[in-house]
Amino acid sequence: MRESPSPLRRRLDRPAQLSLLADIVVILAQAPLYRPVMPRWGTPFSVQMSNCGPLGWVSDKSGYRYQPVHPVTGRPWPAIPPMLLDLWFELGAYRHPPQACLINYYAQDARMGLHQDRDEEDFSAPVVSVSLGDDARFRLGGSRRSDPATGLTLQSGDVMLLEGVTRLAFHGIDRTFPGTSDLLAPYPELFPGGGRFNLTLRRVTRP
Ligand code: MD3
Ligand code: FE
Repeated sequence: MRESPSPLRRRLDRPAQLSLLADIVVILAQAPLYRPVMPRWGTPFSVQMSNCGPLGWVSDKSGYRYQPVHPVTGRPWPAIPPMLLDLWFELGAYRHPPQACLINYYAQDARMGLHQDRDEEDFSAPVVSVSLGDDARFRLGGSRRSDPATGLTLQSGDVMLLEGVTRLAFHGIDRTFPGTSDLLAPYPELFPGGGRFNLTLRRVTRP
């Protein structure tokens, strides 16, 4: 049996979502979204990324890894917003603070193929995920790629705590539903057509 993580639906209300989005906009001014490429082949991701926190997840032709600086600017990642640190501890996620917050931005056609998150040292630490903006179809399978998957729709303000066996489950984003949220509308020049952010908080090294 598999514990199926139900998202904490609308865990963040609209004012909290807007406040977090404003924090992200400030972070992105210092650590711009960039488009990572797949290891080896160099195929670009459709998702654009940045990070905050002491470490950030990056992908380039030499592989996936966590590193303390932005791959384009060479500067340290900005700090994780206090609201996200509070959320991590309120959820009782882990007694040590998260070290990385990956910022995924999905413009209209972006998606994320089925994958496992296993670039961290310690899988006993959970992952906390926050969705902002357009709805997305999320797919969650089991520990093998061929295991059956269930689909669910993630909406703006939803928070997921991934722990236990689901921490290593295959998962992905099949598509987003453009126009389902106006959360990003205050920033038309930054995010024309809106889109979706997903923020994932992670512990990378053993405490
Ligand atoms: C299940 N992000 O950044 S969030 C990722 O919406 C990632 O951008 C997706 O997969 C997104 O790696 C999905 C929900 C999520 C995040 C991490 C997980 C689900 C997870 C780690 C393990 C299992
Ligand atoms: Fe993932």
